[in-house]
Amino acid sequence: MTPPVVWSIAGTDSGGGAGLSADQRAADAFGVHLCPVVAAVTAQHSRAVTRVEAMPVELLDAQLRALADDMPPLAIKTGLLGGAEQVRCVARWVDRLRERAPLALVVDPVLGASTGARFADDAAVQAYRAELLPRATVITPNHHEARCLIGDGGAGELAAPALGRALCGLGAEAVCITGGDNADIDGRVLDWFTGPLACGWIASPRIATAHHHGTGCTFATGVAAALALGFVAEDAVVLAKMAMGHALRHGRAAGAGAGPVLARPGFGDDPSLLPLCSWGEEPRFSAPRAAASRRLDLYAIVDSADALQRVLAAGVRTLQLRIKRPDAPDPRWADTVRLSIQRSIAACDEAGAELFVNDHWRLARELGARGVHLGQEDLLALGETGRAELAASGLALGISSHSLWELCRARSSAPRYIACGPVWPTLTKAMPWRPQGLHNLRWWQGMAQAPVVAIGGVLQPEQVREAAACGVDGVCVVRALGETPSQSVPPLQRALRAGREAALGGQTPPLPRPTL
Ligand code: PXL
Repeated sequence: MTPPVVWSIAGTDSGGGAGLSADQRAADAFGVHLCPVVAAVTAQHSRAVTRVEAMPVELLDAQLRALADDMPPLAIKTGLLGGAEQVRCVARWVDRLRERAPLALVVDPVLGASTGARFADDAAVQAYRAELLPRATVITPNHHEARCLIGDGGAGELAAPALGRALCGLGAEAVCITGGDNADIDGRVLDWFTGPLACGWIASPRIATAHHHGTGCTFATGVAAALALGFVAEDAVVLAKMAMGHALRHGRAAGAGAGPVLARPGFGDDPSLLPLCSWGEEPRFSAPRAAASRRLDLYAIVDSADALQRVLAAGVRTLQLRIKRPDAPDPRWADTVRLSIQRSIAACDEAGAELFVNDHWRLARELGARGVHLGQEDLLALGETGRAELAASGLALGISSHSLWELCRARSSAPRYIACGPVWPTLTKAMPWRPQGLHNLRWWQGMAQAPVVAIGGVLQPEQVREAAACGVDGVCVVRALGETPSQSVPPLQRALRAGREAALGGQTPPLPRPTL
């Protein structure tokens, strides 16, 4: 299979640290094919840039023309472009290519080098604003570059979330404002992301190294590579952060100044590189929970206290009460919910089973429940104060998650478990996500650093066995329970045990697969 093609239109670095050298290494780390298109030449060593020369526009155009038919890109990353004319040339090619096929554009607005050289004059900044931001899938400025791009005097006062909104207002679909140059918060680097599906802080451990030349290029090319592999922008930035952290760990000296970061494969299955993502504008990251004393095992989701009692009688010890809202308004619904939660708590307490109440967490807490399950949308809707209240309640929290970004967000809330779904296609809930498959389930299990439960489309004992063999903490069943749990549960339990015995462990795939 031919790998996806990514073009990097950027500058050369004679010192081999940043620009196209870093981009090539980042593309190789992701396994995509990079076409290095030279937009500018820099003369530099590890301590200074001594000359910058833009490529003549005809020569830039000739490189792009040579590639367009034979190696059309799925993603383009732009780095140092050299001047306003070159920016306009790139914009024209983006339009031409997009007439033929979808194309992601990652714009790294390199306005200056970390060693101090200026890379873009006012005309170039203006061209970025007019030509590239409106075409960009993701832009990756640091705080200084974000302010320059917005260009109004007041931007100096804006915090990252407001800068992100302002840059999206200029036409970018998504913005990741990198925070590596800023002071740490609790030992973490915070990047801000604003995108079509999510907004929030991305927190990664600071990797202390003197060799950080080329970090920005590595990150932006990582985003382009992940987009070319089919990830949405939210998930692409998570993977690019991981690749960048890994590259920083492998940075090495070359010359007397900061040496280059070295991107290479192996970043995608190291849990210490997986960032945390915030739910909102407050960078709140809970310490992980103490390990639970039991595994969740077979996890039954039921819609009434009666069904719950039948499943308990069949021997299941992890249950979720998920009461569906009636289609027509029902004046007795509130009473039904209250009574069902009360009866479920009492039944589970008596049987020594662990209960998670879906949705009605305040009522559940009032009635003495110890666990709740919430979806990502529910947690977003709670707002900062609601989430703080939930965290302070001490309730054990299960969280649904369907994508990399959602996984990183769930991890930030000290969950009792993270539900990975849908593993198989499901009819129980309408959702936009593609099935995760056993591949992603194994990846989540290796990476989440919290108990993972498999959910979605688990209808047969064989599927329970396959999911359990991925090493997960629990496997959720809904429709598989049928009308008579006394008959359906024993084969499901046997399958869970068989899967546990077969669990290989330690087999995290090198990268997850896209789910959107
Ligand atoms: O990191 C920005 C950058 C991009 N491109 C080239 C560079 C630098 C920083 O030094 O040299 C060619």
